[in-house]
Amino acid sequence: MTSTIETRGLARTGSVTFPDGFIWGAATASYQIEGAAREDGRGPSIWDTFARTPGRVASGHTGDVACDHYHRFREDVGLMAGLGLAVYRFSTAWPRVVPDGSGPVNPRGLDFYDALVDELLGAGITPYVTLYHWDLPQTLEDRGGWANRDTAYRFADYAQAVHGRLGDRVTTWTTLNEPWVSAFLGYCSGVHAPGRTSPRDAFLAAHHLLLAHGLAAQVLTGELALTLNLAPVVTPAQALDPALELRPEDAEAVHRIDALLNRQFIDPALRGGYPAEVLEIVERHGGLGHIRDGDLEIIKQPVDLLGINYYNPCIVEAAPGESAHPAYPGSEGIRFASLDVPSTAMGWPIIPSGLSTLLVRLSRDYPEVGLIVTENGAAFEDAVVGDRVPDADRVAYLDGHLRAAHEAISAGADLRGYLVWSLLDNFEWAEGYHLRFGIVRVDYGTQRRLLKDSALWYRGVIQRNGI
Ligand code: IFM
Repeated sequence: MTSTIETRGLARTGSVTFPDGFIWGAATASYQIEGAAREDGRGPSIWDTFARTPGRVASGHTGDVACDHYHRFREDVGLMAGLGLAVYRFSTAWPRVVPDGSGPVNPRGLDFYDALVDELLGAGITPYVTLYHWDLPQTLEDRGGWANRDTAYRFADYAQAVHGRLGDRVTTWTTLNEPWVSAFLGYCSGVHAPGRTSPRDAFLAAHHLLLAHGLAAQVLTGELALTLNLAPVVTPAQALDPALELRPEDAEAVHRIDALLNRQFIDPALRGGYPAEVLEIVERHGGLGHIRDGDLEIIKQPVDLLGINYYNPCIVEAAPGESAHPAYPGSEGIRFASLDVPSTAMGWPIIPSGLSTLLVRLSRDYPEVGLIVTENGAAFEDAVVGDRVPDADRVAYLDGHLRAAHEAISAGADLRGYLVWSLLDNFEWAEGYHLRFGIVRVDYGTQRRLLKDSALWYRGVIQRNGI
C-alpha cells in the first residue's frame, strides 16, 4: 500500500526502513482482555468494583468476559504468529496470582500465565511481562490502596511470585504501566478505579508506585523496563510551530506540566530525585513526610528500557485565574487546550511529530536508557464490510507515527522497538467497549476475531522491517 499522510500540512510519503533487529510487537493488558473474572481462584480487583459502581463505566460495561482471552489465548497467539510479531506485551493480573493482594499465592492463576508463555515461545514470540496494568486487588484498596505505603511491599512480594514461576522463560520485565494514570486518574480526578478525588492521596500513590517499582526491580532478573505515559508538553502555537519562542508565562506553564506529567516519574526512577517544582507542589498538598530517607535510593534502579506510551502531546498555556485541572494538582493558572486538527474517536489530536519530538528529547536528556514504544495506536469508529474492516484512518495513524519514530532514530534517538496498542479491541476503561483500539476486531457477541486492514498492513511493515 502506498501511503500519504497529511500531518500538519506535510505530506509524508516514500519508503522507510528500520534498523536491523528493530523489535515489532503488540500489547494488551489483563483486565482489558482476559475475562474469566471469577475463575480459578481470581480475587476481585479495583476495576471489578469500579465497573460495578453505577455511572463509572459507560453503559455499565465490565471486564467479566472482555475478549475471553483467558480461554482463547491459543487462538490469539496464533493470530500474533500470523502477523509475524516478534514480541507480545501483556500484563499479569495481581488478583489472579495473589487473590487477596497479600498472603497465599494462587497456583492456578500462575498456571494461566505459564501456559501463555509456553504458547508464545512455541510460536517464536518473545513475551514481555508487565506486572501492574491497573488491576489492584480490592483487598489492598480496602487497606488504603496505593496511598498506603505497605502496598509497595506487597507488590514486591507479588512480583517475586510471578518471577519465581516465569523467570526461567521471561527475560523482559516491566514493573508498572503508566503510574501517572494510576495515581492521578485513580486517586485525584477519580475517572479511573478506585475513583478517589484526593490530591494528597494521588501524590502518596505516585510515590508508593515508584517505591513499588524500585522494590520489585530488586527481585527481578533480566531486562528491566518501566512504562510511562509520556508526552511532549507544548502550547497550542508551539504544537504547530516547534521553533516558536514562548512568552515567559507560557514557558513556565509548559515546564510545570512537564514536571508533573513526565519528570515526576522519569527523574526519580532514572536519576534518584524528584524535580524541584514537583516537591514544591507536593509540599503544598500535605507535605513531604511520606518520602522517607532511603526511598529514592530504592526507586533508582538500573532500568534497561524506558517504555513509552504515546498518543498525543499535552497542550497547555498560561491562563491567570484558571483553577487546577482535576488530574493535575498544582496546575493553577494553566489552561489545558485543544487544537483544531483531526482527532481520534477518543477526541485525542493526531500529531505524529509529537512522538519524534518526545523520543529525541528523551534520548538527549536520558542517554543512559534504551527506548521502546510500548503503546501507540488509535480508536476509530470501525465498520465491518463483508469480512473486512477497512480502517484506513488507523492505518494512516500508525503510518504517521512509525514515520515519526523513524525520524527520531535518524535524529539519534535510541529507539529499539515499537509495540502497537492494541492487538485486540478491548475494554477501554471508563469508556467500556465503545471505543476500539485493536488491529484485530473482536465481535463481543460471538468472540470472533477478524483482522482489520491495519493488521494486514502491520504484517507487511513487519515483513519489510519498514514502510
Ligand atoms: O487502553 C489504554 C491502555 O490500557 C493504557 N494506555 C492507553 C490506552 C488507550 O487509552
